[in-house]
Parts: sequence; C-alpha cells; structure tokens
Amino acid sequence: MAGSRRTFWLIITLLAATGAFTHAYAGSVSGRAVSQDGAPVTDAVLTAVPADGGIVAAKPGSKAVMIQEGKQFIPYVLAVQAGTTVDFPNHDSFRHQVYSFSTAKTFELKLYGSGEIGSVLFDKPGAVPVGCNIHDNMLAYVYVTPGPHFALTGAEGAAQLKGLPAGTYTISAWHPHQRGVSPSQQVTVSADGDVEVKVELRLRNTRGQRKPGAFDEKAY
Ligand SMILES: [Cu+2]
Repeated sequence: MAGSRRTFWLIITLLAATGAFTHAYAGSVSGRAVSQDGAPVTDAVLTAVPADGGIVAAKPGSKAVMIQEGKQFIPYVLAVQAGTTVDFPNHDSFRHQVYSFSTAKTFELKLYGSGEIGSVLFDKPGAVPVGCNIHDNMLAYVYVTPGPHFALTGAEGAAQLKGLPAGTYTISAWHPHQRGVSPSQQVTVSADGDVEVKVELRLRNTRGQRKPGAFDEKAY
C-alpha cells in the first residue's frame, strides 16, 4: 500500500533528522566543573581518554585559531588535540611577538604586524602558556590533549563530550588556575547513554594575570 509505505519513509526520515540513528553508535559525558567553593568553573578543559589507551590520532591538517586583539589573546584557553596547527592572527594595528617556554611546546614567532599570521604545530600533549614579548600582560593557554575527546566548560561550568564509542574512559579536568594535579575519574560509557560527571578543581586566587613561566608546570 502506497500510503503506509509513505508513512514508513516519513518516520525513517524523521528519525534520521532527530539523530535517533547516530545515538545508537555513541555515548556522551555531561561534565560539570566546580571549584573548591562549589562555584562553576569556566574555561576548564574536560578530556576523555579510553582506559585501554587506544587513541585516535588527529586528522592531518587539523587547525585551530587564537587571535590577538585589543592586547589580548582570544580565547583565553584553547583546547586542541596533539597534531593540530594553531594560527595566531594579529588583529591589532600594532605588532606582537608570541612565544612560550613550556615543556610541551617551546616556540617564539617573529615579530609580526596587523593582518599577519604566525602558526605553530602543537605535537605533544600538555599545557602551553602563551605570552607576548612586547605586552607583558598578554597571557593565554593552549591545552594540548592526547586524544580527540575534549570540551571546554562554559559560563555554567558545563561541557559535553559527545561521540564517545562505548567503553571505559578516564575523565580529567584541567584549568590554568588549578593547584596540584588534574582531578580524574573513570566512567563507563554505553553506546547510547549519557553519563553525568562532576569534577572539583582546587583553584588558586588570581589577581590579574601572571606571566607565562610563572605558573607551576609540575602540576601538569
Ligand atoms: Cu603583544
């Protein structure tokens, strides 16, 4: 019967449009980052690493961007997977010189002006504080994750890690102002479920911005 066949395809189309099929292949983790005072933590990077150690490498040519504008880096925290090249375009009318002395990536771009772009390949996991030789107050962080599953928390301290194949994962959280090692916990993700995870970060008080290199690298 033509009518029932049409209804069948309509239902199939609606299921596909609402993502009912893709949900069957991947689970997710809804993370919430809070400080020791229970306040939501923005700009925390949540990562999920398979407990069996299997990591999918970044696609060749993966790119991300950190802008220099108004004597600031934007965003303040940029999370990328190892193997990603970050462009540092200068949107200001004056020159910047971007650098880092970090263990995960030491680099120094040449001094460059308005409209120009410097690029750096981040090939090793870790926290990379980024500064400018000309403007001491400019500070931001590139957080390089080993695998493809990561998300940055928003204003409410929430972030969702989507598209996780079923399995056991170590969920960890990192924030530039944290004290000590990153908190982590293991969760089991099913093929179609969402796991809620709350992570507590011990943050130090920050008054203004610190210069790159002044932070405790041992904590990472
Ligand atoms: Cu600068």
